[in-house]
Amino acid sequence: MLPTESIALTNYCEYSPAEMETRAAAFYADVQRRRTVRHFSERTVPRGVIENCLRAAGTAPNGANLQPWHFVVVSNPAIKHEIRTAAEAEERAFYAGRAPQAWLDALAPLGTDASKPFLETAPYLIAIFAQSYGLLPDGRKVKNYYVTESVGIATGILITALHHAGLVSLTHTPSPMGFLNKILQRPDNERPFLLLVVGYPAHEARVPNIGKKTLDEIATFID
Ligand code: IYR
Repeated sequence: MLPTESIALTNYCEYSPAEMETRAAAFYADVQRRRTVRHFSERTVPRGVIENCLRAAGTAPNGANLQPWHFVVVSNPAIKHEIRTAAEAEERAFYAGRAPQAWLDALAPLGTDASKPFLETAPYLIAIFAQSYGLLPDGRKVKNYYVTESVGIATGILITALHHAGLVSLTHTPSPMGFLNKILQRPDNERPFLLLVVGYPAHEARVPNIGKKTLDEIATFID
């Protein structure tokens, strides 16, 4: 069945098998350099870079093409300060008892704690909201589908686009994150999905000495 209105697939670009091998290897070589960074420089980043990375995120495949996401880009120092204060309050409760010991043990290699100075240092905080349902102009609710999957895919593209542009990011998940709706004045149909901290790494930035699973560990081929 064809959709009600369809257009020719004109933008698809086929490469030879050799070119595909080269491109896939080059892409992997580039993305495997990506590291989650917790030490940010205060250097400013051109807003146009962020805008295009968000446009890239907005191309994500998603449920029924309802595009159930909203990105709030914060560079305002007073708002960043409010977010830091609220996030650190949640994190203090998390590290001081809300988190089960097993979770704290799993986090130990990362060396994280309740202090989140990067929420003020980094030039941009991107608060990503998932729209649990849509709203028609008359206020009626519209069901969204595969919201978490859709927003997760868009976020993955955003993180990859930022890396590709030459920036670093941190996927930060203070829990619970309801304070983001209040501070950023987002409506009830949106729930905070993730807070992405974006910028240049600090000169003295360090990262945990941890690795990724091998292909054999993450994939099974059935021929
Ligand atoms: N949100 C806390 C704890 C935390 C949880 C996971 I799962 C991590 O991968 C890293 C941190 C914090 O940001 O410190």
